[in-house]
Amino acid sequence: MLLELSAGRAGRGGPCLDVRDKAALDGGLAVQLRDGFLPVWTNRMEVIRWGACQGAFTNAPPGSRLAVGPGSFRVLYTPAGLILTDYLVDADGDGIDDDWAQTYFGHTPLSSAEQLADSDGDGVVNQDEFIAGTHPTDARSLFRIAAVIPEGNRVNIRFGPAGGKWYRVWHASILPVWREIAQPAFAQPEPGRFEWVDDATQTDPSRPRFYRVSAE
Ligand SMILES: [Ca+2]
Ligand SMILES: [Ca+2]
Repeated sequence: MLLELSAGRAGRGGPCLDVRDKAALDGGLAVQLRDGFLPVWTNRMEVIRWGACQGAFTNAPPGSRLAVGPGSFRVLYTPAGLILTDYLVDADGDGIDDDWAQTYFGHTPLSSAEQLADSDGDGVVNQDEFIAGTHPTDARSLFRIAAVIPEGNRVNIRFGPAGGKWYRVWHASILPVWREIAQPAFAQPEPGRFEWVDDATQTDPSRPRFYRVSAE
């Protein structure tokens, strides 16, 4: 399947393709940029909308990166559709999006010392703030588990700021033996906050439960 993105679509929103019923995905996905459009890391584009979805594009599994133009998008599958987000252009090869570095530091590439520095003193180095999509010069902006709320055998894990990245949840009953939760389903109780509910189907409520959330 070939989809085309232009600046008009980025500003207007709305999907390239609207499958009102169930979408059965097979084969590959190709995305081309039109009319000189160059996405930036803040773009979030819903390219396919569906009522339900089965399968995934063979070259773009959930959470993978898809090469588009001079960079790549993160591919997210949601219950409502396919989202392209977190556009990355790294022409100078430092591992950091060039536009992100320009926005926050006024130059690119960032040196190793700059990447490993904690510019705002919030305990998260600049490189990790980039990965999590948080603000590297605002100490109030950092990615973390904000609340762990037990309800009987269930536990609500709330974390953020979240959106546009690929999130994974990990569990341990004996530290540090972490096991990844398979296909965690996230709710979004408020903009920028995600919630995952441990319903004890992949964990053992009779033992201690530790949690970790990662962003990519
Ligand atoms: Ca770069
Ligand atoms: Ca920060």
